[in-house]
Amino acid sequence: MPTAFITGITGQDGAYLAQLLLEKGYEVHGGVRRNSQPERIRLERLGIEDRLHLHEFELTEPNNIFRTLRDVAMDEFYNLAAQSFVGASWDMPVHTADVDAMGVVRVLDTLRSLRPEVRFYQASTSEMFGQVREVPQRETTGFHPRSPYGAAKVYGHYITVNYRESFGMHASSGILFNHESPLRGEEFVTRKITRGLARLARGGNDPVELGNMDAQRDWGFAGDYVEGMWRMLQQEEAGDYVLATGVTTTIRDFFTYAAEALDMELDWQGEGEAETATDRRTGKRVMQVNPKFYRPAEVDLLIGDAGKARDRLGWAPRVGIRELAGMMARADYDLPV
Ligand code: NAP
Ligand code: F7E
Repeated sequence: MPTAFITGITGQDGAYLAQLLLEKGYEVHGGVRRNSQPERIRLERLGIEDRLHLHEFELTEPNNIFRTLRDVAMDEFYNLAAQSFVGASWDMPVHTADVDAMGVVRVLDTLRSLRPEVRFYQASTSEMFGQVREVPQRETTGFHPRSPYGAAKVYGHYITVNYRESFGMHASSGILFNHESPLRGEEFVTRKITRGLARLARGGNDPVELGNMDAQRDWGFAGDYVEGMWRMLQQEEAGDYVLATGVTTTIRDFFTYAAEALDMELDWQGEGEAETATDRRTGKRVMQVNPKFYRPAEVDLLIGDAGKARDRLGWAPRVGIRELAGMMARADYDLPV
């Protein structure tokens, strides 16, 4: 039975990856950091909590990483833990760098000393492309990050490449475009929209307050993307791969698709800070802009080319954008308000 260790197992991707690896017959270990109240909501929602081996794990603590890697025999290591919210990275740039950049080299260097044969996956991101240099973005596209988060992830990416090139480690970097699900954190825009719309559909009156409605993202389903992570580590040689759908959508259109799934008919009015949406059926205002959600620097357009993953990994996304928005909106409708 192969053994895998997942950092960030309590996060969206960690939960889906743990589920996938259990289905494939793995023994799954995961790192959880200390909280005043142990939060395992996603693992509980997938019904897998009792089948996992959980360890206290903190990416800023070198000795904690050392003891974990010494004590758990493993074949594969997936580094998914991160301060993953772009918006917060301007408020916590040093912490973000400590976890998202330095955390990666702490793990890699410990693996190099203790278990250099372990296959390593780094959770890199389309945010590294930032102000994009070409359309669509692929593995060879240059980086221009637009946030402390993106800048920290560029280091995480290159140190992964460097440990592969320097020490021959099986270290791969997945450059993943946005991927969402009913388990997505509620501050990310897709889940914020579906949760807010579901509350409105169930009788609430608070419009969803959003920032930049014109940003465009290449959104896929997280369940598809964890399959791609696993496939990267099954290759004889490590490498870097973009995972994306190749379809880009504005925040406004995602909002519309989610509203349609809840039987709303939207009337859009105004522009910029004055933009609003109203549900014609109920007359309720369902969206208004609040400039506090604007970012100091924005990533305007992301659209990925996952041709390399398709050709070498046989990977393709299965869930389209309308299906994704509908899946998330209906799942939120079924949650307690
Ligand atoms: P997420 O839901 O925010 O999960 C992040 C996980 O990291 C959580 O389990 C969190 O623990 C843990 N964590 C945070 N700081 C930590 C620390 N200092 N030490 C140990 N654990 C820590 O993120 P996600 O959406 O699953 O994303 C997974 C990874 O992929 C992240 O590295 C993210 O940056 C990257 N990524 C995500 C996307 C996307 O669209 N989802 C796209 C590209 C790349 P708590 O549960 O205790 O908070
Ligand atoms: O923002 C705009 C916002 O926070 C998407 C992370 O998983 O994917 C994620 O990062 C867009 C941005 O995701 C609101 O300005 C408008 O243009 O959902 P988000 P993100 O920043 O793309 C990448 C690939 C990662 O690696 C990250 O870890 O939506 N937007 N109004 C808003 N965004 C938020 N959060 N809230 C709003 O009210």
